[in-house]
Amino acid sequence: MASKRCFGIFFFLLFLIIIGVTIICIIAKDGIKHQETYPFWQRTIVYQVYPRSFCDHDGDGTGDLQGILSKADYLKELGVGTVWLSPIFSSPMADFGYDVSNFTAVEPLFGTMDDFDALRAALHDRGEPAAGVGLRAEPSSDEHEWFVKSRRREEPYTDYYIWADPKGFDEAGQPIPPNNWLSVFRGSAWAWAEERQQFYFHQFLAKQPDLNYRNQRVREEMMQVLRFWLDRGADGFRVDAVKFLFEVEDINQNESIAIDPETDDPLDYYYLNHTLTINQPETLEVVREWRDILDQYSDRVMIGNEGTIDDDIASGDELLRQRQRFPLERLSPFNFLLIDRFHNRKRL
Ligand SMILES: [Ca+2]
Ligand SMILES: [Ca+2]
Repeated sequence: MASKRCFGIFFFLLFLIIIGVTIICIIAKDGIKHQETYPFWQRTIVYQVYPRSFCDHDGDGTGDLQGILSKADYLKELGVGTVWLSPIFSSPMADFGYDVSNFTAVEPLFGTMDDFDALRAALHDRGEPAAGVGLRAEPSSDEHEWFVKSRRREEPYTDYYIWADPKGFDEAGQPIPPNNWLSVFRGSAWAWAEERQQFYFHQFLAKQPDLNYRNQRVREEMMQVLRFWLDRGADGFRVDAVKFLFEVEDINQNESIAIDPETDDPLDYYYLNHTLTINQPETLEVVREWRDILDQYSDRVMIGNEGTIDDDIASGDELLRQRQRFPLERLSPFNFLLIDRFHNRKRL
């Protein structure tokens, strides 16, 4: 009788073990399936590397691509699956690489195109890591060939940038900018070009003229830049300053003074309410064009810089509402301020 009961308990336990193992196998298989199903940018930790400061390999005092390469094992140890590089393009470094003089060349301070290829290969060799490129599609440098030719009115570059006649001349004979638009870095967003006798628009430094994205040739040039890096094996782009791509077409409009300005300095960027120079609806057209190019390649990501998305939500920004309807796989947001807002449990 006792042995029959023991057998019963034994088979019951065996049954439970079989059920348990089956459930574990199903969960594990599902997990593996998810690992295989999700794209790399959803299943890996994305780690931003700022090349200037990350690791200096040749000892000249500035970080470089070979320095990052030398840390490939360290990055893997950290559990990093995707490395995204801040801009490595050729640059006079007026804004530490965010002023691009050639979108399809590596800045010599950081190394060579061979170094980029070697870094990408090293990251891929260590499993699934990928190398994304930080794209600063706006603005270029005033030392970019396009701007040098545009300033000379050399076709087809004449309208590659945003040029405007002065509104008039002051008593000292100095040209007056066409409107009150301000640079993010303070002061008028218009700089005078003696050679062309016109102002050009710059959202950031005067050495960073804004490209004219209303010019189809400019859009095609930038699409070629994307193709160049994708063909080179870049696994994606983080697109910086995307909300600054477009300004209103009619430059005869002044921006209004902020309702509750953070400053009483009329030359400070935050003195004005920026409705004419950021977040214009045409931005999404360009983002769609770029995403369509990425979709011609397999498993590539585009991350948009949306650093002030919470402010845009607060102001009921129409473009933001459009972006929220924009499928996430088209442009994944990069938004530390939004994360911070959640972290601090503030109400959105
Ligand atoms: Ca170096
Ligand atoms: Ca712009």
